[in-house]
Amino acid sequence: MRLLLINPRFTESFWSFRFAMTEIVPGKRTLNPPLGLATLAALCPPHWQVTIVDENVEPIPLEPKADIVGVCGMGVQFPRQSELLTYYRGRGRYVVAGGSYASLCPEKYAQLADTTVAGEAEYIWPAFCRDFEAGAPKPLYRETGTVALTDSPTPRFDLLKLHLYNTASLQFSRGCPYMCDFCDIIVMFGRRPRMKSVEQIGRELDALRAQGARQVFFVDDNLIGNRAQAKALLRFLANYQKQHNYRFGFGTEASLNLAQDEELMALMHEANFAWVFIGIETPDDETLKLTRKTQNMGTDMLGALRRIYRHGIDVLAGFIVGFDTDTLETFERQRRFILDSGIQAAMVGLLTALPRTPLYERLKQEGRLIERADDTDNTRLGTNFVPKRMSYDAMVAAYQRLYEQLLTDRGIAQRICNKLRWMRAPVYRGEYAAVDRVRIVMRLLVKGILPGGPGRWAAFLGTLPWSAPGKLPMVISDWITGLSMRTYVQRRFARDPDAESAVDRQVSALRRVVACYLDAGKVGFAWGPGRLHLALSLTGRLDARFFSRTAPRLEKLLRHTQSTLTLRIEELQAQHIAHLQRLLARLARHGDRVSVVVHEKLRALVPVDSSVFHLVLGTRGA
Ligand code: B12
Ligand code: SF4
Repeated sequence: MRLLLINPRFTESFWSFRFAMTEIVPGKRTLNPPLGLATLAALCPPHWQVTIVDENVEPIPLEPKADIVGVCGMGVQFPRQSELLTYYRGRGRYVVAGGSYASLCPEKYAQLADTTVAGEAEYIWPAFCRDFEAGAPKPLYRETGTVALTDSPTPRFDLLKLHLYNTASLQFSRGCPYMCDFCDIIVMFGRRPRMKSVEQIGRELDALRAQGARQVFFVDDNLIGNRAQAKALLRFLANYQKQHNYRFGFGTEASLNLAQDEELMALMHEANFAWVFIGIETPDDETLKLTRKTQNMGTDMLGALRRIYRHGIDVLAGFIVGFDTDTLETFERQRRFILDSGIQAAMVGLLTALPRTPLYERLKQEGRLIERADDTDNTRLGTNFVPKRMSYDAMVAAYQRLYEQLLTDRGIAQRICNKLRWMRAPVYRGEYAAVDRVRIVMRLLVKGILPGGPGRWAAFLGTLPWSAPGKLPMVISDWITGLSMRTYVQRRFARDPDAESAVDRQVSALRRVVACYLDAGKVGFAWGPGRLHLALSLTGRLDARFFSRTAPRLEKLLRHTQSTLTLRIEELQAQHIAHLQRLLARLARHGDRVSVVVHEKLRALVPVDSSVFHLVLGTRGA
């Protein structure tokens, strides 16, 4: 049996860190590999041939040699996941949907997939494989019991192109003992943390070593959900690291009460954990009570974070605005807190009600859910419910402003200084070879710091730790993080008053370039809606000049505006394929805003890298 597993391309979100991945870090395409797919591959019968394609680092095959195509996805991937399921089904493949979103709302896949796998796959995927081989697969496999993680196999890391990712992933436990009312983790994985054995983790680290991995993210929702077991793991890891010359740099997620346990933090340090992601959400006790995040209540949060810093461990954190107790003043309190805390990777999300969570049920009862509103990305300018103590529009505007204020040059620099004050000898000492370090610093200077002008130069210089050079890698890393978030926010959030006239200028220039082809009916040119989308269709016989003159104009349009582009290729002569490839290469930097539609008759001739552009896969193709 031949099985193809696909991780669909993400639309850009907060954690894409696109600036870092595309401009700064050499040779990496995205942050983390799809661990779920590597786990699923290991659960297949040994005689199955399994391939994993992650569309975030490589193009998908249009005519795969596969009997079954399995497509995973978080909510943010749902549009692309649906597109892929529909496409491969249309090509006669048996399609299976799984992953986070299918686990949360399998009903959304009933019309899209031949089979949907909802929940952890350790027991139900082998059942599907047996049924499929027997010719009787069911439309839905749902895990309703409890999976023992000691039954989870070593993921097939060998099927992932690990060198293309910033950090490899590994999982020790699932589930979290707490009961935050907005959280889908406890809905999906329950409140009793389940663990792998340390021997399993040892085998997984061996497998990662064999693949050359060095940075590893323990993707547990709360590594310290069971503290005794966490300490046993950390002792094991410290020992493993000693034996292997501290080869791995680790990071993970944990609850804030980590800071109450000195032994736990010391063990993390010993095991070489460089960072931890913490769900702080809000510094406001009343809100924490309302949302049942009681484990964070009554804590001196800044003090707690500083205790973690003192162990050399960096903190990344999640914050939420929009709770029922929140008012417009809350945004300023959050801003102050984030600045004081020194947390650079601060993901501030608008509260979003995820299906099946207690929050969702309450808002539904209160009639406050907004029908058909997007619930898949908590870091966009909108959410799926009506707030209580402020208007929806005022909340969204304050959210936008909060990010803008946090991400000024001063905001980035202030946080670095506030952290450096408490951070003792960071575990993070830079993960790259000397030559790459130099390259990274040069690129940061040229592409990030210098274009910011004297204000940013001064802010940058003010953060350099002259008396403690060991902290420099952390400072560089924080600038990369801050500028990545800033460019994300600028591109996705900014409402630029000059945008329309900039777009008009660029489009008029482009129209002049293609005018004679338009008149001859060889290209189509459509503009809108909201004057931020351009559709250019190649419909007749063109010449080399068309491509060489259009490419720089299109590139300028994308560079100077937030416009999106659809390039529709309906006709193309063989001698122009290379010209088209050059044009696409020129647009690649802005690939996330470019959709390419290739007529079915041309698909085999015109390769389009779907990991760079959105390759539209309508069943007829044009
Ligand atoms: C690691 C992680 C990340 C990493 C890596 C993502 C990646 N490329 O895999 C990073 C930090 C980049 C990330 C980012 C985001 N993430 Co994230 N992330 C996680 C986390 C903590 C672990 C996922 C994981 O690897 N699990 C381990 C594997 C083994 O388990 P699994 O994925 O559940 O897979 C099992 C089954 O689902 C099944 N399965 C998986 N795939 C498939 C496919 C098929 C065909 C089948 C049959 C079965 C199957 O088999 C596996 C074994 O049982 C989860 C929380 C969680 N516990 O799931 C959130 C989570 C998946 N992320 C979430 C979100 C919202 C995001 C962001 C949108 C946040 C943002 N606003 O930017 C971004 C989007 C991604 C991006 N821009 O890159 C949400 C998704 C909500 C949802 N239900 O859809 C989650 C659930 C967190 C949450 N509390 O809500 N994330
Ligand atoms: S601590 Fe984190 S994972 Fe645990 S219930 Fe709360 S939000 Fe969910």
